[in-house]
Amino acid sequence: MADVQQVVDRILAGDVRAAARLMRDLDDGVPGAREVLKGLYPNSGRAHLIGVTGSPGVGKSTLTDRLIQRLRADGRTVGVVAVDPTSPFSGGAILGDRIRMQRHATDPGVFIRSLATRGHFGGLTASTRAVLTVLDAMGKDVLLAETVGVGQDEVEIAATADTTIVVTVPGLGDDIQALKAGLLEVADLLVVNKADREGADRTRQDLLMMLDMRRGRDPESWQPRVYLTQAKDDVGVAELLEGVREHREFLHRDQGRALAAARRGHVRQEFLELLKEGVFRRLVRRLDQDGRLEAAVEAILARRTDPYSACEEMIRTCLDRSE
Ligand SMILES: Nc1nc2c(ncn2[C@@H]2O[C@H](COP(=O)(O)OP(=O)(O)OP(=O)(O)O)[C@@H](O)[C@H]2O)c(=O)[nH]1
Ligand SMILES: [Mg+2]
Repeated sequence: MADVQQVVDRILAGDVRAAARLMRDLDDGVPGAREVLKGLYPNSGRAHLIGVTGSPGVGKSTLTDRLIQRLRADGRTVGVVAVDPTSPFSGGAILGDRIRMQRHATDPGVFIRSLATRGHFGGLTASTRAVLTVLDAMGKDVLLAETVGVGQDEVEIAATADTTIVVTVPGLGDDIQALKAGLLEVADLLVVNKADREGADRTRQDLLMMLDMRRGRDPESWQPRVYLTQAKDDVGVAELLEGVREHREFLHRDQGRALAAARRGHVRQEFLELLKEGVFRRLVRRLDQDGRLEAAVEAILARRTDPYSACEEMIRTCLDRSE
């Protein structure tokens, strides 16, 4: 890898090839890639990060594509990361993303990166955040992160966005379960896409009711909205983008008090995740090397102890030693 500062400077200047290279290197676990990320970090935090999440196939990519189009028409530069954790089985989805968003590929104001694997960087969440940091440091005005809202990771990514759009479709069914299981909590804006289908208005009413039940009393807090869209035909997208703008304004009110509070939570969460990852990896390596891992397994197998006591004991000895 070239001199770290040189790469940092190139990316800060918006060098697309250097950025693409770094993203690949981060994924491949190339030594030094993380050093570049450290150099970029102080220059991030300026973009407005929009998370787009929801069940598979609800139209997230189509909607993202429409949002890119409109943001570009407004003269805003856009960075996109599309996460598809299921891609080993549905490589077509990623290809679909590429084809759909392909028309933006020649636009220097747009940078799109698909993340198909958990990579070497430290999980999907960490990889996604790393890519977002690079896009942010490149100076993109708006970042769009498309994630499938099925696993904890994906909800986490959505939860770290400044503005989170949760997409669903008419005839909720299973989706309502997914929404109850945490997605509704992270939604700033809710979208019923494929509104050309039957039952769109009913679904909208259901969502409004669910929102109403959990509405906080604080009149100062943001009240999520529900939008009907037909992403395929670009219907309702302008209204949704207006909602994004309003949410952004809400975040920036009072010298950005709400934004600062939200980002404090995100940074704390990110830091704790990295800590968990790093500590765990080092600990396992050490216990593996000095034979304590194997010894514990033997002891549990022989019923001389149980996994709970063995774990507590291990944590105690490890932490006490380094205190
Ligand atoms: N009828 C209808 N179909 C739509 C609409 N928007 C998107 N679609 C279609 O829904 C299908 C899935 O769209 P995608 O944008 O790939 O959905 P996605 O949520 O990104 O899918 P994954 O990333 O695979 O989870 C495609 O065939 C789209 O053409 C819409 O408003 N109405
Ligand atoms: Mg998609």
